[in-house]
Amino acid sequence: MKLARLRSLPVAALAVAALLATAAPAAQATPEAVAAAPDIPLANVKAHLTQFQSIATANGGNRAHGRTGYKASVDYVKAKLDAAGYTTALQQFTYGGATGYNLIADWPGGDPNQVLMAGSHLDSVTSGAGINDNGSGSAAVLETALAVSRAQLAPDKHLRFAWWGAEELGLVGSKYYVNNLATTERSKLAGYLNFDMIGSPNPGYFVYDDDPVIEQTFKDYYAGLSIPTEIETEGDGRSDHAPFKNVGVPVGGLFSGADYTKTSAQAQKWGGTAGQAFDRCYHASCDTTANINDTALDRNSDAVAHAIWTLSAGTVTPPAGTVFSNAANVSVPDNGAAVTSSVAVTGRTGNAPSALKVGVDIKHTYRGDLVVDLLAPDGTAYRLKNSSSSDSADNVIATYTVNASAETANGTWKLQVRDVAAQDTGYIDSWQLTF
Ligand code: DTR
Ligand code: ZN
Ligand code: ZN
Ligand code: CA
Repeated sequence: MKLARLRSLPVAALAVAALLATAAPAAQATPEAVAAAPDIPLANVKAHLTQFQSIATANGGNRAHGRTGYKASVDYVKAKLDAAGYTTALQQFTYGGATGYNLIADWPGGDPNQVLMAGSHLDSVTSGAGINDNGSGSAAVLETALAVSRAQLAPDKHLRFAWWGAEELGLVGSKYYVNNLATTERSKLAGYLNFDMIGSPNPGYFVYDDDPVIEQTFKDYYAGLSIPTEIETEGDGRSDHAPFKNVGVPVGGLFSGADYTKTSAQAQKWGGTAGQAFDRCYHASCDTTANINDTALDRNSDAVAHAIWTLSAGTVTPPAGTVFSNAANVSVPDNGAAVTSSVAVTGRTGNAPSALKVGVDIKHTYRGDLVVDLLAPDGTAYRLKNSSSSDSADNVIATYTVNASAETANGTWKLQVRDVAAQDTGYIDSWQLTF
């Protein structure tokens, strides 16, 4: 896992950079219009949390791997899904001398070659009931699955839900699932959505910045509520999406924060308490049903349903249009001068579109170093991506939407990339314009 290096930028710049960095790229395409997802009743989600709490109380105070409380949690979730018409299966594994269980639930129907998965880990740590971590994700995914059944949803894609064992011991259950999934079956996974801690008492609204279409789907949902979101950057490798990402499955998810401290800037936009952890009971015995923020749990549960309804609606159609591209590699000097890659646009009439799609693929080992601009034929610059000292992830692979309607379409367009921070290097791999 890459450790984010603190850059010697003034804090204000850091905050601004971090804020600007949330201006995530537009989705590569907007999924077809879909029926709106139903509201997920908060009361139903909380009823599952009450059950998880009761289970922990009746089983030594926790729901940890290898303990009776975990298997009782699995049995509870499985019974709900069986009654709702799911095809369920328990996948057993052994870890630390104890038997672990993944619960896999398939919703009948949909294209078996396009499987959309949503999952959450069901185990807690041994020190407590694990209601936020991760009863919250487990209950939201369960209630969304039950909402699919209530609606008798018949999406284009096949839906599969999963509750993982032994995440707290190192993503053991999800790794076991992925490692034992035949390559042919892996290739059918259109996406994996992960929900691990989504009801934190001092909540933030973080969206995983992995697959751009999944990320945009969540961002669109929160934009509809006028709730600002931030990129979830410290999560790479820290939850059950990691094994899927490592084998090339598009992943995404939501996170309301753990032991990191909420900044004053975050408290200003989200409410809550600055200078306090997002979840003060992270991995502690106080992670009970009292350790939940209802508003965050409600909003995030509804976002889970929105993503399932939207992303299962069928193949995301790429933008129609004429593509002009350049696949020549151009190295980007570390902390140095800007470089450009050109595309000659011909045969167009009039001006460029107000929703010009700019697809970029820049390989880099610390994408926060990069400032990326589109230069129109007359030299006008359109900022696609700002630098961010906190975005330590690799590569900029995204599609941006630019209002280029003031520009003549024909002519030489350029992608301009500048690395503004020392260390870490990269190159423009390819880019394209879709008119
Ligand atoms: N590892 C998870 C909690 C966690 C910590 N950081 C992130 C980032 C993204 C998702 C989850 C997490 C756990 O303790 O279960
Ligand atoms: Zn945990
Ligand atoms: Zn967790
Ligand atoms: Ca650099």
